[in-house]
Amino acid sequence: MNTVAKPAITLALSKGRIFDETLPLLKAAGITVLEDPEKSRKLILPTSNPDLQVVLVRASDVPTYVQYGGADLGVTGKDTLIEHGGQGLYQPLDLQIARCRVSVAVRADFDYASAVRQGARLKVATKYVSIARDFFAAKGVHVDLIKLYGSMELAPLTGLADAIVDLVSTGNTLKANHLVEVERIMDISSRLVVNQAALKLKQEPIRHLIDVFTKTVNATP
Ligand code: PRT
Ligand code: MG
Repeated sequence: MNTVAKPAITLALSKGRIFDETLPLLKAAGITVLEDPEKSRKLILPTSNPDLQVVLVRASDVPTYVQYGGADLGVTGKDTLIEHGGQGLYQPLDLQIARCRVSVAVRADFDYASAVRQGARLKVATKYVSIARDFFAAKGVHVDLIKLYGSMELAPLTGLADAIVDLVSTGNTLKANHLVEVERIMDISSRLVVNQAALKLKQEPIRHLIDVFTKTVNATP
Protein backbone atom coordinates (compact mmCIF):
# COMPACT_ATOMS: atom_id res chain seq x y z
CA MET A 1 0.00 0.00 0.00
CA ASN A 2 1.20 3.44 -0.85
CA THR A 3 0.70 6.06 1.82
CA VAL A 4 1.67 9.65 1.25
CA ALA A 5 2.92 11.23 4.46
CA LYS A 6 1.68 14.72 5.16
CA PRO A 7 4.44 17.26 5.26
CA ALA A 8 5.78 17.52 8.79
CA ILE A 9 6.79 20.98 9.86
CA THR A 10 9.76 21.75 12.07
CA LEU A 11 9.88 24.90 14.19
CA ALA A 12 13.24 25.98 15.65
CA LEU A 13 13.14 27.65 19.06
CA SER A 14 15.76 28.42 21.69
CA LYS A 15 15.28 27.47 25.33
CA GLY A 16 14.36 30.22 27.73
CA ARG A 17 12.51 33.40 26.93
CA ILE A 18 11.93 32.69 23.24
CA PHE A 19 10.50 29.23 23.93
CA ASP A 20 8.41 30.54 26.83
CA GLU A 21 7.03 33.52 24.94
CA THR A 22 6.27 31.49 21.79
CA LEU A 23 4.09 29.03 23.73
CA PRO A 24 1.06 31.38 23.92
CA LEU A 25 1.24 31.91 20.14
CA LEU A 26 1.27 28.15 19.55
CA LYS A 27 -1.59 27.79 22.01
CA ALA A 28 -3.63 30.27 19.96
CA ALA A 29 -3.12 27.88 17.03
CA GLY A 30 -4.38 25.02 19.24
CA ILE A 31 -0.89 23.57 19.65
CA THR A 32 0.77 22.52 22.90
CA VAL A 33 4.35 21.32 23.19
CA LEU A 34 4.27 17.88 24.81
CA GLU A 35 7.55 18.12 26.76
CA ASP A 36 9.10 20.72 29.00
CA PRO A 37 12.59 21.62 27.71
CA GLU A 38 13.68 22.52 31.24
CA LYS A 39 12.94 18.96 32.39
CA SER A 40 13.65 16.87 29.32
CA ARG A 41 17.00 16.39 27.62
CA LYS A 42 15.35 15.88 24.26
CA LEU A 43 16.17 18.29 21.48
CA ILE A 44 13.20 17.31 19.32
CA LEU A 45 9.91 17.92 21.06
CA PRO A 46 6.61 16.56 19.78
CA THR A 47 3.54 18.76 19.88
CA SER A 48 -0.18 18.05 20.06
CA ASN A 49 -0.20 18.52 16.29
CA PRO A 50 1.34 15.38 14.73
CA ASP A 51 2.46 17.52 11.77
CA LEU A 52 4.50 19.93 13.86
CA GLN A 53 7.63 19.33 15.89
CA VAL A 54 9.82 21.77 17.79
CA VAL A 55 13.63 21.57 17.66
CA LEU A 56 15.69 23.26 20.35
CA VAL A 57 18.80 25.07 19.15
CA ARG A 58 21.08 27.81 20.48
CA ALA A 59 19.46 31.24 20.02
CA SER A 60 22.21 32.33 17.63
CA ASP A 61 21.78 29.14 15.55
CA VAL A 62 18.05 29.61 14.78
CA PRO A 63 18.60 31.67 11.57
CA THR A 64 21.19 29.15 10.34
CA TYR A 65 18.87 26.17 10.91
CA VAL A 66 16.07 27.87 9.02
CA GLN A 67 18.31 29.21 6.24
CA TYR A 68 19.57 25.71 5.36
CA GLY A 69 16.26 23.93 5.90
CA GLY A 70 17.20 22.14 9.14
CA ALA A 71 13.97 23.71 10.32
CA ASP A 72 11.11 25.10 8.23
CA LEU A 73 10.57 28.07 10.46
CA GLY A 74 11.89 29.59 13.64
CA VAL A 75 11.67 32.40 16.15
CA THR A 76 14.68 34.65 16.56
CA GLY A 77 15.59 38.04 18.02
CA LYS A 78 16.10 40.95 15.63
CA ASP A 79 19.59 41.28 17.18
CA THR A 80 20.49 37.73 16.13
CA LEU A 81 18.91 38.21 12.73
CA ILE A 82 20.92 41.37 11.98
CA GLU A 83 24.16 39.66 12.97
CA HIS A 84 23.28 36.61 10.84
CA GLY A 85 22.41 38.76 7.85
CA GLY A 86 19.02 37.19 7.12
CA GLN A 87 20.11 35.48 3.86
CA GLY A 88 17.55 33.02 2.52
CA LEU A 89 15.00 33.87 5.19
CA TYR A 90 11.47 35.06 4.66
CA GLN A 91 10.52 37.32 7.59
CA PRO A 92 6.75 37.63 7.59
CA LEU A 93 6.08 38.80 11.11
CA ASP A 94 7.34 40.72 14.12
CA LEU A 95 6.01 38.63 17.00
CA GLN A 96 6.54 41.47 19.52
CA ILE A 97 7.95 39.02 22.09
CA ALA A 98 11.24 38.88 24.03
CA ARG A 99 11.47 42.66 23.83
CA CYS A 100 14.61 44.50 24.86
CA ARG A 101 17.01 47.04 23.38
CA VAL A 102 20.61 47.15 22.19
CA SER A 103 22.53 49.81 24.09
CA VAL A 104 25.98 51.15 24.74
CA ALA A 105 27.03 50.93 28.39
CA VAL A 106 30.14 52.05 30.23
CA ARG A 107 31.48 52.08 33.78
CA ALA A 108 29.71 54.69 35.88
CA ASP A 109 33.06 56.50 36.32
CA PHE A 110 33.87 56.64 32.57
CA ASP A 111 33.05 59.94 30.89
CA TYR A 112 31.68 58.62 27.60
CA ALA A 113 30.36 61.98 26.37
CA SER A 114 33.70 63.73 26.61
CA ALA A 115 35.59 60.74 25.20
CA VAL A 116 33.33 60.94 22.13
CA ARG A 117 33.60 64.73 21.97
CA GLN A 118 37.39 64.56 22.07
CA GLY A 119 37.44 61.99 19.27
CA ALA A 120 39.03 59.30 21.45
CA ARG A 121 39.36 55.81 20.00
CA LEU A 122 37.06 53.54 22.02
CA LYS A 123 37.56 49.88 22.82
CA VAL A 124 34.14 48.28 22.53
CA ALA A 125 33.39 44.69 23.54
CA THR A 126 30.31 43.02 22.11
CA LYS A 127 28.64 39.96 20.71
CA TYR A 128 26.92 42.32 18.23
CA VAL A 129 29.85 43.30 16.06
CA SER A 130 27.78 44.21 13.02
CA ILE A 131 25.30 46.39 14.95
CA ALA A 132 28.13 48.08 16.88
CA ARG A 133 30.24 48.72 13.75
CA ASP A 134 27.33 50.35 11.90
CA PHE A 135 26.28 52.42 14.90
CA PHE A 136 29.71 53.91 15.65
CA ALA A 137 30.51 54.40 11.95
CA ALA A 138 27.29 56.45 11.56
CA LYS A 139 28.33 58.53 14.59
CA GLY A 140 31.84 59.00 13.23
CA VAL A 141 33.38 57.44 16.33
CA HIS A 142 36.51 55.32 15.88
CA VAL A 143 36.27 51.99 17.67
CA ASP A 144 38.28 48.85 18.15
CA LEU A 145 35.71 46.08 18.36
CA ILE A 146 36.39 43.09 20.58
CA LYS A 147 34.17 40.11 19.86
CA LEU A 148 32.82 38.30 22.92
CA TYR A 149 30.30 35.48 23.22
CA GLY A 150 28.87 36.30 26.65
CA SER A 151 29.26 38.12 29.97
CA MET A 152 29.85 41.41 28.14
CA GLU A 153 29.27 43.29 31.41
CA LEU A 154 32.62 42.05 32.67
CA ALA A 155 34.65 43.73 29.91
CA PRO A 156 34.65 47.34 31.24
CA LEU A 157 35.18 46.10 34.81
CA THR A 158 38.36 44.25 33.91
CA GLY A 159 39.80 46.90 31.61
CA LEU A 160 39.25 44.77 28.51
CA ALA A 161 37.08 47.53 27.01
CA ASP A 162 35.87 51.09 27.57
CA ALA A 163 32.32 50.28 26.53
CA ILE A 164 30.04 47.39 25.68
CA VAL A 165 27.22 47.02 23.19
CA ASP A 166 24.71 44.63 24.71
CA LEU A 167 21.05 43.82 25.22
CA VAL A 168 19.28 45.57 28.06
CA SER A 169 15.87 44.71 29.34
CA THR A 170 15.22 45.84 32.93
CA GLY A 171 18.71 47.32 33.32
CA ASN A 172 19.25 45.33 36.52
CA THR A 173 22.30 43.51 35.17
CA LEU A 174 24.01 46.78 34.25
CA LYS A 175 23.19 48.26 37.65
CA ALA A 176 24.50 45.21 39.51
CA ASN A 177 27.81 45.65 37.69
CA HIS A 178 28.09 49.44 38.17
CA LEU A 179 27.54 50.14 34.48
CA VAL A 180 25.37 52.87 32.97
CA GLU A 181 23.51 52.95 29.68
CA VAL A 182 24.76 55.87 27.61
CA GLU A 183 23.13 55.23 24.21
CA ARG A 184 20.11 53.28 23.01
CA ILE A 185 20.95 51.86 19.62
CA MET A 186 17.73 50.05 18.69
CA ASP A 187 14.65 48.35 20.06
CA ILE A 188 14.57 44.57 19.71
CA SER A 189 11.80 41.99 19.52
CA SER A 190 11.63 38.52 18.04
CA ARG A 191 10.66 37.67 14.47
CA LEU A 192 9.18 34.66 12.76
CA VAL A 193 11.60 33.46 10.08
CA VAL A 194 10.68 30.97 7.37
CA ASN A 195 12.76 28.91 4.96
CA GLN A 196 11.85 30.13 1.47
CA ALA A 197 11.73 26.68 -0.13
CA ALA A 198 9.59 25.33 2.73
CA LEU A 199 7.17 28.20 2.23
CA LYS A 200 6.58 26.95 -1.32
CA LEU A 201 6.57 23.21 -0.60
CA LYS A 202 4.55 23.32 2.62
CA GLN A 203 2.55 26.40 1.84
CA GLU A 204 -0.80 25.50 3.38
CA PRO A 205 0.28 24.59 6.95
CA ILE A 206 2.94 27.32 7.12
CA ARG A 207 0.52 30.00 5.87
CA HIS A 208 -1.98 28.80 8.44
CA LEU A 209 0.53 29.23 11.28
CA ILE A 210 1.56 32.68 10.00
CA ASP A 211 -2.12 33.71 9.87
CA VAL A 212 -2.90 32.56 13.41
CA PHE A 213 0.29 34.16 14.78
CA THR A 214 -0.52 37.42 12.96
CA LYS A 215 -4.05 37.54 14.40
CA THR A 216 -2.76 36.74 17.90
CA VAL A 217 -0.02 39.38 17.76
CA ASN A 218 -2.49 42.00 16.50
CA ALA A 219 -4.97 41.11 19.26
CA THR A 220 -2.30 41.44 21.99
CA PRO A 221 -2.25 44.94 23.52
O1 PRT B 1 22.09 32.47 26.51
P1 PRT B 1 22.74 31.90 25.27
O2 PRT B 1 24.16 32.33 25.10
O3 PRT B 1 22.48 30.45 25.03
O4 PRT B 1 22.00 32.56 24.03
P2 PRT B 1 21.35 33.97 23.97
O5 PRT B 1 21.80 34.87 25.05
O6 PRT B 1 21.53 34.45 22.54
O7 PRT B 1 19.84 33.56 24.19
P3 PRT B 1 18.77 34.12 25.17
O8 PRT B 1 17.71 33.07 25.26
O9 PRT B 1 19.38 34.65 26.43
O10 PRT B 1 18.19 35.34 24.35
C1 PRT B 1 17.47 35.12 23.16
C2 PRT B 1 16.92 36.44 22.67
O11 PRT B 1 16.07 37.03 23.65
C3 PRT B 1 17.96 37.53 22.38
O12 PRT B 1 18.57 37.33 21.14
C4 PRT B 1 17.09 38.78 22.43
O13 PRT B 1 16.49 39.00 21.18
C5 PRT B 1 15.99 38.41 23.46
N1 PRT B 1 16.13 39.08 24.76
C6 PRT B 1 15.18 39.85 25.34
C7 PRT B 1 17.19 39.07 25.60
C8 PRT B 1 16.86 39.88 26.70
N2 PRT B 1 15.61 40.34 26.51
C9 PRT B 1 17.84 40.06 27.76
N3 PRT B 1 17.57 40.79 28.72
N4 PRT B 1 18.38 38.42 25.53
C10 PRT B 1 19.27 38.59 26.51
N5 PRT B 1 19.05 39.41 27.61
C11 PRT B 1 20.17 39.49 28.61
C12 PRT B 1 20.87 40.85 28.63
O14 PRT B 1 21.93 40.83 27.70
C13 PRT B 1 21.40 40.93 30.05
O15 PRT B 1 22.71 40.40 30.11
O16 PRT B 1 19.69 39.28 29.89
C14 PRT B 1 20.48 39.98 30.82
C15 PRT B 1 19.52 40.63 31.79
O17 PRT B 1 18.94 41.80 31.29
P4 PRT B 1 18.36 42.92 32.28
O18 PRT B 1 18.57 44.26 31.63
O19 PRT B 1 16.88 42.63 32.43
O20 PRT B 1 19.07 42.81 33.59
MG1 MG C 1 21.51 34.63 27.18
